[in-house]
Amino acid sequence: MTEPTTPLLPSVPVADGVDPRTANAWLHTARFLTTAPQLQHLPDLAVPEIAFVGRSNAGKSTCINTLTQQKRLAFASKTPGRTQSINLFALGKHNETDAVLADLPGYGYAAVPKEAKLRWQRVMANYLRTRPNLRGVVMMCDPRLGITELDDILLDVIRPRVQDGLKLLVLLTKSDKLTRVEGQKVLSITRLQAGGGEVKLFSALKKQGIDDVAQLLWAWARLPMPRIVAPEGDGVPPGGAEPDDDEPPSLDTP
Ligand SMILES: Nc1nc2c(ncn2[C@@H]2O[C@H](COP(=O)(O)OP(=O)(O)OP(=O)(O)O)[C@@H](O)[C@H]2O)c(=O)[nH]1
Ligand SMILES: [Mg+2]
Repeated sequence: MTEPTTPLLPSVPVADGVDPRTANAWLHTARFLTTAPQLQHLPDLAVPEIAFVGRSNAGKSTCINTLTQQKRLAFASKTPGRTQSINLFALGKHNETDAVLADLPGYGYAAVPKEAKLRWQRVMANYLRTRPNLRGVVMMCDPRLGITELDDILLDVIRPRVQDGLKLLVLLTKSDKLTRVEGQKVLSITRLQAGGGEVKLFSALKKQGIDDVAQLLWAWARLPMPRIVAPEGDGVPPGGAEPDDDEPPSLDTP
């Protein structure tokens, strides 16, 4: 991790939303920053980080590629479990990174060996609980499944931080697979379930929802940083499950 980081962006009024062209141009600056199989490999960054989380195969990597208008920035694949580490992508002018996107491995993929699942669950829960510069979470859900039990567990993990100002967007992906009526129905149901977060429909295939999401992420990156709830020291919050023999949140089984 060599790229220098700049101080946090000044907070600006975003009530009316930025021109989507500005937000899209900003996202287009995305470039690979680093990959981290463990939390300790993540660089300490002073810029806001926006994490893409969700079940395996939900479309996280594809969404990042679509938003950044780049074909192969993040690894997307038909094979679930393609993303296996936390991959960071820097945004902003070259050498003036002003925000970071994080592509996280998905959960719920049955074919992953148990040990690897447990290791990943610990990494992800700790990342979401303690990453100091985490500004927002985009939770990707297949609208044909809606918010599943696994997604609910993840929402529980981040709830205290959402209450403290962490931004949350539940993105119903692959909306091209739904009729308009089905889309509206799942949107209203999910809005009732996504406590504290916004919900939007998105399709990489049909390019639906791109401007909305781009404007939202642009605005998030310019909000004042939420209060950091992660404790000093070992990075594990009181009651956090870090030791190997502790039970991590069950993000591996439906
Ligand atoms: N129809 C349709 N397919 C999509 C869309 N977005 C992603 N896909 C497909 O869904 C599959 C999984 O996409 P990925 O982006 O790799 O999913 P992921 O969430 O990153 O998966 P993991 O890295 O395994 O967690 C790929 O075959 C994509 O082409 C979409 O908007 N519409
Ligand atoms: Mg992926």
